[in-house]
Amino acid sequence: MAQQKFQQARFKAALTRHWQYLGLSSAQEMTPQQWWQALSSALAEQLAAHPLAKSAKRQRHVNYISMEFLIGRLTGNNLLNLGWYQEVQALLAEQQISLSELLEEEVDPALGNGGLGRLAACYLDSMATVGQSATGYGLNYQYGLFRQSFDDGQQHEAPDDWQRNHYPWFRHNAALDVDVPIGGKVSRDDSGQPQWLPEVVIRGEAWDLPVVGYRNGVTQPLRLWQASHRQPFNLTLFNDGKFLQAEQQGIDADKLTKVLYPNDNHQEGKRLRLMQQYFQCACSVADIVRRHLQAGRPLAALAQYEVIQLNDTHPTIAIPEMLRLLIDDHQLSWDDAWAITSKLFAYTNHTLMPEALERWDEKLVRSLLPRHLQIIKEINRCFKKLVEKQWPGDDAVWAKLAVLHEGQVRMANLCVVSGFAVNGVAALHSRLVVSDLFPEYHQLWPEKFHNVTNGITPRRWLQQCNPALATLLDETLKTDWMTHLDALRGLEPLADDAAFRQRYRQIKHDNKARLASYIHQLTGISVNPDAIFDIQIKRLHEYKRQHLGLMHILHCYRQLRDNPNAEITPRVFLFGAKAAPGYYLAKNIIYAINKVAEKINHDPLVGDRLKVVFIPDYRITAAELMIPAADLSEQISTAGYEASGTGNMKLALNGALTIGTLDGANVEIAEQVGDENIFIFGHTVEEVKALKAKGYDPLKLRKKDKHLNNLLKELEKGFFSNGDKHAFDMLLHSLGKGGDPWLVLADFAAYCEAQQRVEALWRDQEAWTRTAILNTARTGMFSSDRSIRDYQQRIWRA
Ligand code: 26Q
Repeated sequence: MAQQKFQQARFKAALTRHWQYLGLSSAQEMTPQQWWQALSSALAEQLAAHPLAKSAKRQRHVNYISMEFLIGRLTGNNLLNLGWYQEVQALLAEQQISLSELLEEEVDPALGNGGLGRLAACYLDSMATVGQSATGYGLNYQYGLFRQSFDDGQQHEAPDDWQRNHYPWFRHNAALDVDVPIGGKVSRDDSGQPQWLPEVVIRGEAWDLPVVGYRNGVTQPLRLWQASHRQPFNLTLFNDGKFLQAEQQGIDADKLTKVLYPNDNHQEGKRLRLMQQYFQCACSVADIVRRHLQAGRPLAALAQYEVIQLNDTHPTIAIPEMLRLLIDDHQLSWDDAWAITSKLFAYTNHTLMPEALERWDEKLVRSLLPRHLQIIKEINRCFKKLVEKQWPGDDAVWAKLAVLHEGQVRMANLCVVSGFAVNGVAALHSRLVVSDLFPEYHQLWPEKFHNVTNGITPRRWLQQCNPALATLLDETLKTDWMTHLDALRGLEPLADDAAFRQRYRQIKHDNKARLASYIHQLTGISVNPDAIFDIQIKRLHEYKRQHLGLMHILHCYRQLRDNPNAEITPRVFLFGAKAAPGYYLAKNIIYAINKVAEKINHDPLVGDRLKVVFIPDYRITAAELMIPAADLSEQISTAGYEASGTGNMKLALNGALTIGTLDGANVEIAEQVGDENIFIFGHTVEEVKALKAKGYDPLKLRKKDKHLNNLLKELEKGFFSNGDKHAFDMLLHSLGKGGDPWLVLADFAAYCEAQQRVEALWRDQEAWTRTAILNTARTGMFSSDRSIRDYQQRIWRA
């Protein structure tokens, strides 16, 4: 399809209407925020009139259901994808308005926690770009992920009021409202059919955001459901003088989509969370079936036209909901309903960690969703017959594979049993999904299991965040690399071209200077753009090992103090990470990094040679500044625990070299860039397993390694915490006797050694730049366009 044309006159008229509506007498009277509102709604208006993609090929429509879509700011991204950026920029310039300044007015919609939510956003961008007809289904949270600040180094959380009520890209279509029943009980009607008598019915409103394909005229919806009450105001109660209760119903329903749960890779069995999950799934499933029937298609053909991709197990309840709808509302038999449902759902797994695998208390499920529990029991009963046939009398296997066991509903098992496909998110991870998580299921259904290595959209993560590099690529490659990212391979020969290296290096330097001024503005800390920018950005989690990074910082600081005149490579250590509010150890790690930073940054002996900055409130917009400015990308999780990682891809693409373990997609990055262009260290998955099996004791290591012991002692003695010996108790305890499950101490020496290799290469700036260019040139496979094509070929085929 062709790029949609920008209609100048219409745009200008919309701007005029906006300031007139505000009661102003000219555009010039608008505040920057009002300008941004005017600009965005004028654009949204042109877009909304544009029809959806009609797919030429016989492909199924993809329904991507996710509890999180971490979309980031939309206005700039939409302008770039539409191809209207320059035209709009010029129009605004006529009125002395700077487009880039206006774009800073947008608050970041933070409707996700981290990797999983960002992946969903990248996939929407790619589906629109490659012409895969799709709808994203999520929740319209009033408060996104909390805002983070530091109070004497401790994380402080504030609600993220992102003002969804005034977000100009939203479009509410009341014709799509859905009624969602919750609670109550199941009885039988006269013919013996189960009948759900719910306790309350909540209304789901469809709030759509446009997803714009890259210059191809495609716009399709991200549909975010928002809860409200059917009768938000009870006039009878009001007339009876019960003024407060009159509004009560509306208030309770609103709670459902009030706030995003801030956990990441950790499940908590909270009632409201399950209600959110069900609310989202009920709305989405109803919407999918309604669309199908409205197109005049028979229900029996549903799976020929639609596929439902579940982003982790969070929307699993969509499966029994689909069965319920088909059986109870459309009078299908169990077998017919199952035949449809079992061809419809595909499940993406994002973690192997037991504490992150969702299980719900049977009692809780019964109290909210009594009919669904019946259906889950029926799935479990049918599946048990199959297991009994395959492993007669083997209770241990059943205990592992059951969907419902010992009063718990296991969502991952429900997905594998009911879905037609299961995939991991990187080659190593997908192997471990089969070998460690679901070996028996794999034995039953080997054809169900797939790998789709994650990807990132080059539109946001190169063109938009690194415009200077994008321009250099345009000039050099003279091809449409943005939609054919493999074309970056064409850069390889230029790694040996000194003039090209100079330009590439200059761009990195400018990006670092831009970040340095942001840091200064935000924290008052000055950092030197000529130092190595060593960056670790991701959620705070023990398995990601920000504390291993911290140990290395302590090591560098110690070396400087032991040998003040040492020729050390200047470094700026940059962190960005939010800790779940209830994750105390993660918060203690943040505190420790901040305290160490304070000491080092103020030590005159150190000067400009080491700086440590924990950038508060890490979010998409901060990532867009940090990633193009990185020299070194820290990807140092304990091998076997980071399913994929996607920050690793963004950083490598933007020319940061990776220091990392053989974990997640790091393995594939190493394959692509070549072992000589990446710094790999540490225990491998097999070695981690072996060490744990042998009985790993961090204390023994500490006793053997004096240097390591001294570093820990300094933390213990209060050297970094004004004498407070207990400031880092939790962190130190986690590394102590019988502890260190993430092998921080076991990988420490290898990590420091890898950091020395980093410094050696840095000293040869030409060699470093050459390696950085090769990283950009060889990471084209991590385009999310490629991931989407993999999904199309391996999973979504009709
Ligand atoms: C579950 C239940 C209740 C409340 C919250 C949750 C919850 C929320 C978010 C559980 C997990 C998450 C997020 C997981 C996540 O982001 N996983 C990451 O997914 C990325 C995309 O595939 C991978 O690259 C990362 O390796 C993986 O950690």
